Amino acid sequence: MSDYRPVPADKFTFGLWTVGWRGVNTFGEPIRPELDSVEAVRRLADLGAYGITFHDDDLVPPGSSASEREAILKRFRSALEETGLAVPMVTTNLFSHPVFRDGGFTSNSRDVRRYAIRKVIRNIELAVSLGAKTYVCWGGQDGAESEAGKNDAAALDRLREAFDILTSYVRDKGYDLRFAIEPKPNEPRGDVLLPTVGHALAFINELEHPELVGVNPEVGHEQMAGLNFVHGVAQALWSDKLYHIDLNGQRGVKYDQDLRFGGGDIKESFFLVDLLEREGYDGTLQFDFKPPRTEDMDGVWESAAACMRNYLIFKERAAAFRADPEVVQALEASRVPELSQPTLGAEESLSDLLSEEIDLDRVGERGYHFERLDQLALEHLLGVRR
Ligand code: GLT
Ligand code: MN
Ligand code: MN
Repeated sequence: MSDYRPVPADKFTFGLWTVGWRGVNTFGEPIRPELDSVEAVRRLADLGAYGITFHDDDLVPPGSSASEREAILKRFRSALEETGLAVPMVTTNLFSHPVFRDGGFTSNSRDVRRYAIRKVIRNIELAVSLGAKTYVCWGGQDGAESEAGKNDAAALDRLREAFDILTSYVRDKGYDLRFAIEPKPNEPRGDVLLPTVGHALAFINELEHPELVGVNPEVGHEQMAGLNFVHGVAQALWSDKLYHIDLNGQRGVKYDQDLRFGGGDIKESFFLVDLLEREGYDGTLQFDFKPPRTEDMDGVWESAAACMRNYLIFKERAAAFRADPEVVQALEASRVPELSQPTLGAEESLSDLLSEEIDLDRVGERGYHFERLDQLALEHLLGVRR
């Protein structure tokens, strides 16, 4: 058994806005002090993380002068150098300022849409200079409360236009940077555009440079829509579109909880880690959580450490599940390997299939023994089988 101690090779990252979240919510004031970005870099490096990510405004407060910006970036860069922490992903805040009250790329106001694109392009320059390879786009305010105020087709046109502009920019500059769209069904808007992984994947196919755009699914966001996160991620992987991932926890269909990874649906977390590890996903593993308001700064670092520890625990448990000879046998009994066999053999023609007979009574009686398989998974997850 490992000691579940994270190392940079595990590629765990945290958003500056996660450990730096001051606990402001709809009803409550900030409950924690501001976190200095250099302190965040040092603490995350000490905990064994690989990288840190940020929104433009997390690192450089809006309204900073050019010289203030330079000073902040200088300190930040030297902390990165000192610790070896990477910046593999950067994103833009297109949701906090009042101008974004009707969204960024899809605001009804053309001047706001133009400002949103400028804000992203400015920050892409910083992202590239720090070595980031992924640029996340979360359009939190891009949505509606009423169908009356939003022409969905026009909004999708404008969203496509924004991505076409941004991907062309990156291509023209020769940057090695890809975009990852983060779906979310609602919150802060009543309904958000591109609410699920499936919507985002379909949208990407309509873009001028689809090869430069993928998805950044977040555990809790799919679960807020009552969807199975593992299935969403499996389809993103199947489409070669899993460019980034936000890991956290959610308990049921309600507001976005952003619990630490492992603090939500542990069975789905187990199967998620099992999927990522078996598929050989080699991108970074980001924790996008909000340490609950009940925690002081010690609690923040404890929950950050626990996110990574839990991933490593699930990873070990999933590997044990796969290595168990009884599981291998149960998978056979459930005919799981048979699904990988093409329905029509390479040497066969459709007429072979059409002329075949099936004994409906006999095959209809076939049980699949998924319950046994699932119980074995549960026992590995709970650590009672090793
Ligand atoms: C915001 C949101 C997250 C996104 C971040 C990226 S910002 O905290 O709740 O899910 O990943 O913009
Ligand atoms: Mn997220
Ligand atoms: Mn979230």
